Amino acid sequence: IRIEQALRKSLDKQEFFMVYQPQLDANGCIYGVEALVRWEHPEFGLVSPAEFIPIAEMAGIMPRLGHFILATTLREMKQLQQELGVCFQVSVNISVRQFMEKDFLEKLTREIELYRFNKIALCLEITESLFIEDIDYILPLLYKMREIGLSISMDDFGTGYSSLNMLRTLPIDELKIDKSFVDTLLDDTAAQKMIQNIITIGKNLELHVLAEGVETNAQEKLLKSFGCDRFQGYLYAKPLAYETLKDFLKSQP
Ligand code: G
Ligand code: G
Ligand code: MN
Ligand code: NA
Repeated sequence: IRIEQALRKSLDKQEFFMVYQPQLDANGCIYGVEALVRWEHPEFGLVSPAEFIPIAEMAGIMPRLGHFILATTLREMKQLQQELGVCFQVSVNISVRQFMEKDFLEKLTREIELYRFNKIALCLEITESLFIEDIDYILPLLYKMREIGLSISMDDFGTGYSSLNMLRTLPIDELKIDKSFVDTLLDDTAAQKMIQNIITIGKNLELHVLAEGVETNAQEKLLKSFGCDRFQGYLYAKPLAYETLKDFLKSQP
């Protein structure tokens, strides 16, 4: 309850900010970033989004917080384009509730138009739990998103229920291997098999496969040998606040 009250006030007090974690291709080049929200409360300190997003959703604050997340991300990506002359893909996490908001795509489209991008590569990260909802509503919406140039990534893949048959019909671009598999990759053959299976599925469906939570060279090496083509994790960079991200990108060859 205290968190909920604090959440309501914090949007006005600018306690939220975005951080961006670089994403690399198989050549080690940064092609994108994942946008992650942070909440720094004066008393509670840094609260994890894993904790406050579900509360924000229950409290009905998510439409406002979701708007903040999108608007801030788009504004900062526009600024990055102007300051560095580079255009990265940016992936934004979209919760089930957000996705299911009646006017989600209309609002998103309006928000994108507001910033007058010459070019914007925006990816929406959704989770398998979305498909418990009305598939007859979700599927056409995903196709519409694709039509207007958005990419779709399936986050936390492997942890939820997803039938292969359904996956085949989905207009998605990327599978994100859940961090829990990458964590145990080196000493758990079950995790290795799981990852190999996910990569095989991805290849067959012509999707990118991204491994998240990559922390060591040994993990990267094994993932590459399995055919994984995208990487994200502390090995390369932590999620970085805007100015730090800018410095990091400038220091890249
Ligand atoms: O950034 P971190 O690893 O602490 O994120 C923890 C969880 O919160 C992850 O499941 C992540 O997907 C989720 N999360 C982080 N940022 C956002 C966001 O901007 N929107 C939504 N819906 N979820 C987020
Ligand atoms: O569920 P989602 O994939 O959106 O969440 C990503 C989360 O994983 C973020 O909270 C991010 O901070 C965290 N993360 C990203 N890379 C690493 C890593 O290499 N190690 C650890 N421990 N966490 C990571
Ligand atoms: Mn994510
Ligand atoms: Na994930």
